[in-house]
Amino acid sequence: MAKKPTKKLYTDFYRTMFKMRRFEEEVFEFYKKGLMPGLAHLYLGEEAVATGCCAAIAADDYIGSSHRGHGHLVARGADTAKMMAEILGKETGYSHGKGGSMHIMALDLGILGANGIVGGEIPIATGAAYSALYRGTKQVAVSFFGDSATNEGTFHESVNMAAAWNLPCIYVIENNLYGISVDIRDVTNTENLADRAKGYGIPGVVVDGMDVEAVYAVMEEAVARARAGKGPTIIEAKTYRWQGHHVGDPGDYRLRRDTKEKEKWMKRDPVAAFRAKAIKDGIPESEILKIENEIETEIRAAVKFAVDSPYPDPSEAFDDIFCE
Ligand SMILES: Cc1ncc(C[n+]2csc(CCOP(=O)(O)OP(=O)(O)O)c2C)c(N)n1
Ligand SMILES: [Mg+2]
Repeated sequence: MAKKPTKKLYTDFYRTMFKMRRFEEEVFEFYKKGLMPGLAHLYLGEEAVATGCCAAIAADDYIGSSHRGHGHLVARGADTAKMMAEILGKETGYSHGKGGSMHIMALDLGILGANGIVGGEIPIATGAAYSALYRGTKQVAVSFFGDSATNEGTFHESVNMAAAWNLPCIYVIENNLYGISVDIRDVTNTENLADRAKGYGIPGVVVDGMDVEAVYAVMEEAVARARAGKGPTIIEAKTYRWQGHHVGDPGDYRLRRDTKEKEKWMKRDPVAAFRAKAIKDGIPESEILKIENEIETEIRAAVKFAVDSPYPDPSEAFDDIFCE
């Protein structure tokens, strides 16, 4: 049975979710101002998922992340200034400006990398879990990916192997209902994607991905199971992205089934809902305001750092490139 969150965990949940929210709002501003090369896939609306999951793992555990990865990295404690700089293609970014939004990695934080290949992070995290088991370290690996990635072969091959070998891996499906403009309900014949776990003989859990405490509780159980050598779990978090697929997509296809779909999900804002709950549960509003001010200062400094940083020198174009 999962522990009830402590007061510290409560404020940490809020701090992390609010930081993700403010981070993504500023990335969207970069795009609108034409400061950002390419596009970014924002995590707005999905904050409770990575926050609840990452709060339940230890500092030396691993995470694998997707193209919608900013939230996972913030939850893992990545440096927001270096992330922003990377998104702007600056020399001071995590990958010296060569990776951009979809390829931020920080091995010192156990972040195995965000990944532009849909489903690409799943075997990478599975490999990290195998490595932990092999070395006997008791570390776990968490793989974050979207609903559509569950229709990639990498998902099935990885989960099958993890189940057969009892690997300490937790597969977190962020089911936001869409893969670009494709409605997952049109291309998949199971109501719950977590039901696929049955085919591999492992637990599959569905959780409300707009409720950080609920996510934390199921994740704690899955992590305990993995550390105890009992193998992997699939967690399906039902969530919603507030925007289109990326910053340049209006996402109107989301109104095809139900013209009120977006509106209904946006009313369930996980950050605002948790703020209200924390206050109701006894966290003074002054404490929440203090957290918001601290985050605002951090994010503004991160934006300034990124904007003021230089681009990499063209002479570095072929540095850090691997070829055989
Ligand atoms: C192997 C592969 N196929 C297709 C694409 C193009 N693509 C990028 S994101 C995406 C949809 C991903 O949807 P989902 O897995 O649900 O994640 P979400 O964007 O909803 O978070 C697709 C098809 C890709 N990047 N890689
Ligand atoms: Mg999706």
